[in-house]
Amino acid sequence: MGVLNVTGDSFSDGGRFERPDDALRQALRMADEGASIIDIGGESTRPGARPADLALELNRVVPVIAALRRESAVFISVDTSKPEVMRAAVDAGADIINDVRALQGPGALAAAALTGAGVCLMHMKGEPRTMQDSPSYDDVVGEVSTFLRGRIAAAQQAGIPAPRIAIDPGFGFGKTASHNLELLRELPRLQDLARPILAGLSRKSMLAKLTGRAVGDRMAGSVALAAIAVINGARIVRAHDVAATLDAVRVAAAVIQGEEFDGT
Ligand code: 7PM
Repeated sequence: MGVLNVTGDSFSDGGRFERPDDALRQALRMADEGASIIDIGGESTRPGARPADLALELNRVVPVIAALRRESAVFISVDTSKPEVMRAAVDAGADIINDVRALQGPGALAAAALTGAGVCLMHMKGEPRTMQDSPSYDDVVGEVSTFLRGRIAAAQQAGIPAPRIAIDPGFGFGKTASHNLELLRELPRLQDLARPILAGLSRKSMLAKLTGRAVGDRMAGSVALAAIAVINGARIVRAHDVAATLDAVRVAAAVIQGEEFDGT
C-alpha cells in the first residue's frame, strides 16, 4: 500500500502532493513500482494535528481518486473518518475505506457498510491532537487485540462481511516506541482475529529513537521494519518508498514460504 498524502502537511512525505497533477503522478509512480493499493488521505492524522474541514478534505481527495481511477486499475483506499468522504470517495472509484478511528465516528459504520467497500479497522488510543502525550497501557497487545475484536464484530453487525475487513494495530497512534516494538514483536497474536493484518511503520517516529534519523532519512529503517512485520504476519504494508519496501516484502515472503518457494 503506497501512501499518498494530499494534505498540506509535509511531515512524512518529504514533499506534499497538494496539486492534483502532482498527486496523480506520484500515485501512478507508486503503482508502477508495484503497489497494489494507493492510500489517499486528505486529513492529517500526525500527532498534534486537528480535524480537517469536510469541504477541504473532499476537495483534496475526490479529484485525485477520480483521476487515478481513470488512469489505473490499482486498488484505491481512502484514509478518512468522515461518512461524507467515504461515500464521495467510493462514488469516485475508491475500493477500500481506511479509517484510523475504526468506523467509531457518527454514521461511519453505516456509511462504510452501504458503500460495499473493503475496510481497514485501526487501533488508536486517544485522538491525533493529544495521542502522543504519554500514552500508557497495562498490556498493549491485549488492549489492541480486544479493541480490534470488538470493531470487527461491530463492522459485521453493521453489514460488512468478514472478507471485506482488514485490521491494523496502529503503530504510532497513541503508542511509545517501546509499545510499537512490543506490538511488532507480538504481531503474531493478532492472527487470532483471523483477518489480514496491515502494518504502517514507514518513516514513523520510532525510527527517530532507533536510528536517530530525520524523517526524510528513514527509508532503510522503514524497509527493515516492513520485513519484520511481514515475517510476523502482516499481509499489507503501508509505505512511502514502494520499490524498496516491495523488495523487502518479497524477501520476507520467500523466507516464510520456505521450501514452497520456487525461485519465481
Ligand atoms: C505519525 C503517525 C505520523 C501516523 C504519520 C502518520 C497509518 C494510517 C497513517 C497506519 C493505517 C503516516 C501517518 N498511518 N492508516 N494512516 N495505518 N491504516 O505515516 O499506520 O502517513 S498517517
